Amino acid sequence: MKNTQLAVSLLAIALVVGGCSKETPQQGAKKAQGAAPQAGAGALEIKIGHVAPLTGGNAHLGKDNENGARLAIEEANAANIKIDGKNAKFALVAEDDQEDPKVGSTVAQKLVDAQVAGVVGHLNSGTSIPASPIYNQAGIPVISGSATNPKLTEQGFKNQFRVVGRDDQQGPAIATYLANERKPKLVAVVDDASAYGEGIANEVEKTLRAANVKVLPREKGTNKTNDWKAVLTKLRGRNPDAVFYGGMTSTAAPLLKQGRELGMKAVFSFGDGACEGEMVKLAGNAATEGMLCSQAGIPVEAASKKFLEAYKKRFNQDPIIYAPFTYDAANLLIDAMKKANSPDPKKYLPELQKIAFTGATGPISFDEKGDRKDAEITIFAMKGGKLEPIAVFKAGKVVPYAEFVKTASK
Ligand code: ABU
Repeated sequence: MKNTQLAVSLLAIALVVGGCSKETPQQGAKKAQGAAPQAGAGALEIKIGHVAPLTGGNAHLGKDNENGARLAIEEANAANIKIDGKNAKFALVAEDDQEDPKVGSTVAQKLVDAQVAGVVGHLNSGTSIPASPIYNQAGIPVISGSATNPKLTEQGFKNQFRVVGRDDQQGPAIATYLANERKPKLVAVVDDASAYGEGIANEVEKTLRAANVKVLPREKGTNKTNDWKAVLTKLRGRNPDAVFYGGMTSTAAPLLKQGRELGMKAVFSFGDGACEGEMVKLAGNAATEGMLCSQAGIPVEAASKKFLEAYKKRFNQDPIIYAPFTYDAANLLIDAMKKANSPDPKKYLPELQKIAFTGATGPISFDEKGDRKDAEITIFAMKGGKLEPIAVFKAGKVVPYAEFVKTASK
């Protein structure tokens, strides 16, 4: 065969192979979702996206969030729901945004292209906020089960919701508790420069200053910082009574561990990004003892018994923080579709906006911005390697946790 003929033949083969391997957005989405149920003849396949970091230092939290949404979808499939006269088969399209704003936007577009009917996520505010205009443009309803930065629901997007509280509730709650109960005279505030970390640190600082507590100039890292020694050595020289850190577990645990190694006795306090058991695993029992943290909702142990048992049975472990909230988020999307008798976002979005739903985390309805009405903020203290809920802030009141549990179960 002459060289030109050979080249033409190879080009033809490449075109055929390339053509065969090209996948449609739907096929691509099916790959991402793993073992999706087969919709079957006459069935209506409805894709629901989920986005969280599934790699990196906070992947365990991303998987926990994904598990919550997955459980809701599996339960809905088992319930043989009919929508528009057809058997609805829900498929989870799970994406990894690596806790990176740029990747978050890329996977948001991927989900739009895959024609998902709704999205649960993203886990982080830093990925949720840049992804939100993409979903808004496509008219796809999105419910985050963990993103707490206020900006997310302050952009006027009618398709954006969250089932947790906001950092302008959470920051003041943890700062008020710290100021009233531990009475620090001087506090160091550190953040990871992320939308979440910086945002909650600003709220904490504002509340502390309003309570006449002195605050040191802000120290900063990134959401990848794991060597805090330079920052901590500087802070140790000022001898603060307390430290607040705005950031996630993967960077919070080294901060706490290294602070103790440098001999700091301060009360270390955190928001919901670092309010979980992995802190003990990474920083150790001794370092975490007495730490304070907040969560932008009810403690996981206060979620419905039905959810806690089903989660344990399905995943052979307990949920970490926000799985009950992503479970509720997925169920909210499904419930709105049932009410509208349609998975078409244009048709079921109005149902979501006016929904009144009792989920694993209690009653849920949304205000005009898409924020959960009367979201709880829980304050925890670490005792003997376990986070114990101490107090709950709700609707302008703070009650001891024991009292909250009694009234909530009535
Ligand atoms: N709420 C803490 C973790 C998620 C976020 O970035 O908001």
